[in-house]
Amino acid sequence: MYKKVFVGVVLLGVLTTTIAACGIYDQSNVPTGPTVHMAGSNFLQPSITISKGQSVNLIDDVAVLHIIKNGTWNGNNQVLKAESGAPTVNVTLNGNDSSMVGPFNTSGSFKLLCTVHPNMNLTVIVSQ
Ligand SMILES: [Cu+2]
Repeated sequence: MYKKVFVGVVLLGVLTTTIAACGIYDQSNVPTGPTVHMAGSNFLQPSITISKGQSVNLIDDVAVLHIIKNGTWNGNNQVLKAESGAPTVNVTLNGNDSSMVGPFNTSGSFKLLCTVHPNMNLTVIVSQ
């Protein structure tokens, strides 16, 4: 009787340790650092401030295509242009996915746009 209880307790301990280990492993896979989310036709924030050397994880929360490049929308005209010191950005998000852009190694203000959606602009501000 006591032997069965003991085995049960040991098994429970092993199971708990295994589940805890999986939890730790999963956490290491989640990218940390600055993130910007996207909805159907816009970034959820107009700008993000990061530190020099960081990248930005763009997260497409919906099943919508976004193509992100250096530049900005000026009214209904897209102006493709990379500022001096800007990393080259050209990423396609097919929906419900994410992509890192950067690293931004120069301080300053860098504009990104989505070529699919007019006025979908993001400014990355890189502090010193
Ligand atoms: Cu878009």
